[in-house]
Amino acid sequence: MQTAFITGASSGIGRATAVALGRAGFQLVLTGRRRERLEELARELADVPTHLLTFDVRDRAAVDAAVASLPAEFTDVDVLINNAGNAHGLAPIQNGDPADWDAMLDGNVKGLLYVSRAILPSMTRRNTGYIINIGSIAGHETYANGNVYCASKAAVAALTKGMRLDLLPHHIRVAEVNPGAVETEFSEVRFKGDTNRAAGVYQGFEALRAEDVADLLAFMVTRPPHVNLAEVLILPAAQAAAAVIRKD
Ligand code: NDP
Ligand code: 8X3
Repeated sequence: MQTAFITGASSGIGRATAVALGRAGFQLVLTGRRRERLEELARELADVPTHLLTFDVRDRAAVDAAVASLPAEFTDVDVLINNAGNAHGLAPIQNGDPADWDAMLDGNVKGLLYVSRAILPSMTRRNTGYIINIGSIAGHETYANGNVYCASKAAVAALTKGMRLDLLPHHIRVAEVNPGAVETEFSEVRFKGDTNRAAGVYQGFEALRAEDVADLLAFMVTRPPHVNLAEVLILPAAQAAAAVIRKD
């Protein structure tokens, strides 16, 4: 049985991906900070062998300790989905809150690096593996007030290319999936719990569901070993660019 390690599995895209990869026959390592959410998901996935790790991706020592604690049957990771991340705030750069900047750069960029660094020895040793980084359309197009979130996702795009080059000799596939608007807890986090404002982001058009992105990820990781869907942009049909959405 192949092992998939999914960060940010307590919500949204990560949670839906856990369900999709469980159905596709993977055993799962599921991570996030909210332990009770992960436990609920593991109960839902009753027939899938699952191991839960609770840590903040920004805490390098906690990442290393969590990965080192994996039971032997989960240490050989075949698929790593670097999904944990969020936007914090939506403000002009001159009004940006440095605490939000830290949360985005430390979580979306350094967290992805810490987790990858901890998992990679199990892949380089075996000369196999598939790493999929969840970037964003925001990493390829900067929109007004998106400044630091867009920069964090542009860093994910650059890191994905760098990882693909560096890991080539080890037969490790590296890919980036770039969603447009997906209705998850993303906007609730961005707007610090303002659920009305968050709901407004998805009003007037049909946003992607987390399951749509999960379907794509399940398709990618079940391709034969010679195929790498290296960079995929997935948009709602109503979205043409980061800040261009048709609202009927
Ligand atoms: P959600 O808010 O629903 O999920 C975010 C997940 O990331 C949660 O499981 C959360 O777990 C985890 N997470 C966030 N910060 C940390 C941290 N510091 N340490 C550990 N885990 C963390 O949002 P989405 O599912 O939408 O977001 C998933 C990814 O998709 C993100 O990288 C996001 O940037 C990206 N994305 C989202 C889009 C959208 O429109 N929704 C579009 C493009 C990309 P917990 O809080 O339990 O730690
Ligand atoms: C999330 C999509 O456009 O709100 O990455 O930044 S967007």
